[in-house]
Amino acid sequence: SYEPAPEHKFTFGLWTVGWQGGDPFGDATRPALDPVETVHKLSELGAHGVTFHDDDLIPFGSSDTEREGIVKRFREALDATGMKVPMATTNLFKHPVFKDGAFTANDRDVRRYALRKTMRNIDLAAELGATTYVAWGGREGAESGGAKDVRVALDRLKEAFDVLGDYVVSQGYDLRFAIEPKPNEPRGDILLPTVGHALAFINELEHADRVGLNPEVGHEQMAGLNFPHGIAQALWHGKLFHIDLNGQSGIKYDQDFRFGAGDLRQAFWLVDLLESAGYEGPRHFDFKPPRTEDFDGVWASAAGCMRNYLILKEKAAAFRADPEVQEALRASRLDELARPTLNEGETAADLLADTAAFEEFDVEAAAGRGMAFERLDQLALEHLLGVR
Ligand code: 3MF
Ligand code: MG
Ligand code: MG
Ligand code: MG
Repeated sequence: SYEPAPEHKFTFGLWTVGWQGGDPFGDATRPALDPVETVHKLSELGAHGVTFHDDDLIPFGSSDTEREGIVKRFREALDATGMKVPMATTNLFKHPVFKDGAFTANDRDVRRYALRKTMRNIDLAAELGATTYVAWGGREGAESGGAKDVRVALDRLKEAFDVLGDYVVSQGYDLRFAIEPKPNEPRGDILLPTVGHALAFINELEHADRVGLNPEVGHEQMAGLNFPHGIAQALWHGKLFHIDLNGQSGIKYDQDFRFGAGDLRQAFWLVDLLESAGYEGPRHFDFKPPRTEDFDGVWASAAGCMRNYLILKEKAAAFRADPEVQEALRASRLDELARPTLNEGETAADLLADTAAFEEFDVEAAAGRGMAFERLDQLALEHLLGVR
């Protein structure tokens, strides 16, 4: 029935449905949404929770008393609906003070301010029960070569995660960090542009165990990369802490379409992967209902994200259960890929001694064996197209 329910763990950023439609060429097309209304509406639609940047909930520059009042109202909405806040994050990109970055701004006092702004929202995140804290470094980058000493900037970025990790440990918070890579936009080039760059960076951190990834579909696709492959590697490293689901059509600006729009085939393989790998985290949507839409369109777009996930989940399960698919998978020798290349206990010396592996190996015959991938992929496509 494709009916979303809290057990599906669908979550939405307040900034997604709350996006007013302002872009570099045009003004906002929709009024602001009250976060309390968002919580109620998303709960009615079957979501599990919401996520937020500090400034999505508490407008930048609010006084302490205003802040308290806002948090109290928000909490009441969460309590009334049973909605959760599994993740929170910091807005380190909107205010002009972050024009040259936050944790890697050349201005040292901007970096200190960025850390304090983040620590303040970490306290709130922990208070609201979040277990993941996302860090998207949208302004950490440059437009020109001399403007940023990238090696030194990476020292500062490491310093930031080390300090924040110390802070979380010292406070006893049950909170892990998830870095969100993006190749560009709003900076000409952003540091940690892809899943792979971020994975390598994490290895250098003091609290490496506490830091993982929050990859976004569109961000990897903006770099022309295969998102399911990136997610598979993140899972392989045990680093898929969170995920931003949305849609993107190729190498363009960050389109943030609803999930399922854009590259539908990658969306199918992504859901197949998340479900078969047993990913247990939130299915978090980071999308923008196009600025052509009124609020009816906004909620239709949000509902579409969840419905498309559930449809793809069913399609992927049907694909895996199809006996013809199982036979096609064997014909493509996926079962062989799962077997270690060396026999149990076999050493490199044993392999050297195995004449069947080299001296007597019929290279031409092996080269001539077809892989049968086309038949397999056609079966997948037919499941996706709904004719099987
Ligand atoms: C920008 C993004 C961000 C991040 C968010 C952290 C505004 O392209 O994707 O959304 O997802 O800052 O969750
Ligand atoms: Mg994005
Ligand atoms: Mg995006
Ligand atoms: Mg995102």
